[in-house]
Amino acid sequence: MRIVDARVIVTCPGRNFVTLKIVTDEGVTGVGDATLNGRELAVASYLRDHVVPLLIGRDPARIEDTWQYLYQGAYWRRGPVTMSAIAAVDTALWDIKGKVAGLPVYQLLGGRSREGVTVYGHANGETVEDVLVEVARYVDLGYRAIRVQCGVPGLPKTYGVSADKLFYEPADAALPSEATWSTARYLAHVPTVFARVRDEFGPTLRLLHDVHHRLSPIEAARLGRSLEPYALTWMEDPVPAELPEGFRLIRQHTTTPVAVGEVFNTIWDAAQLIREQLIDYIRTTVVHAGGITHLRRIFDLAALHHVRSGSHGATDLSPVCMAAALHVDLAIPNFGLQEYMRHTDATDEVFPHGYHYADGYLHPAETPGLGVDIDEQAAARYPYAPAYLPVNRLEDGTVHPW
Ligand code: KDG
Ligand code: MG
Repeated sequence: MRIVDARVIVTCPGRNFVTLKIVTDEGVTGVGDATLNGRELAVASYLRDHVVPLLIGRDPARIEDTWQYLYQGAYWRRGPVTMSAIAAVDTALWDIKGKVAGLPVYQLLGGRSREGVTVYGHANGETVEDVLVEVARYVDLGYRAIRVQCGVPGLPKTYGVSADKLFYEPADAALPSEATWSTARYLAHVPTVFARVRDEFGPTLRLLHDVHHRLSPIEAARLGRSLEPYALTWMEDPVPAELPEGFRLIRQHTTTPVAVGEVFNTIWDAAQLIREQLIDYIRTTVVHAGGITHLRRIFDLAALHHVRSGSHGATDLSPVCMAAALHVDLAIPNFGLQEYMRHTDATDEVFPHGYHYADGYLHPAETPGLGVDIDEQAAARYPYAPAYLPVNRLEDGTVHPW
């Protein structure tokens, strides 16, 4: 079998998605997500101009060899653009391998290690009262884990707190909007929110919180300590993770578990944090960390060091990424949680898929391959629209330095 075509499809059914569709001479096709929020066209060009020509004529069965060829062969290794492009190829090849074998991809990864993939969604609101309503909504939907984000009194807008509810779209403008940040206001407010949530919903509901890289290590240590009475499952991205040493300081001061990794692209970004057991959950996912092949490598390293998976699954990760993530989640021994922010109806129409939610769990499709596709005619009705993530400034106007 040979690859005869690879199409890069950019579509905006409510938000931008970049998808690679690989076609073989025997008519078997595979899809991979290549979406990089706010930088979508860079990956589309990387694929179209520099990867697709290398794929034509290759044997689609050689997944590992193709991964190494694209990673080592580029000379310029790593980075979100390169790794999202490699991820798209890798994911599409696993889809093809599953279809050729007549098996869902999780069977090729070793088979089912659990009955379903436990997911969490975002309960967010401007006020604590709004947040309580949203937590109740997720509890009613059967969710067993809920991420809680609240507006901060005195700040006009807080990243991660959107008007959207079951889905989540932070890329809110054709040019980046700007938000204001105050660490003092934030640190004073967050523990009061969790106190109310625990009061209302009891001690066992799994609660999470995303700091979105806004703190320094000592500030994050203080937050973690102040949240200890509320027994969070994790505090996410407490500091920017370019400097793994910063996590040592957090660890010395708090028992609140730490999750990190949605912006990581390779095992090298995560290796020190995992090896030194500075984190509890690694949140890399298929599209931004080199596809199923490389994600599995990261999770295997994590499994040796008491670190569980917690893959990113916000709305900007397409249904193709979600489908692929679920196959990995079902198979690995050290699965922790999977983030699941739903897609809009328009997105679901463009990406017909067989995974489904029931009672707090997601279940991948049982059909051969990933169980997801792209409807190219529907995709063509939604042309690319520029959209950027906001920029954060301190109250004195400084671009937030970490
Ligand atoms: O594109 C950025 C979003 O995916 C990000 O803001 C979502 O932090 C996020 C999360 O944990 O879902
Ligand atoms: Mg996050």
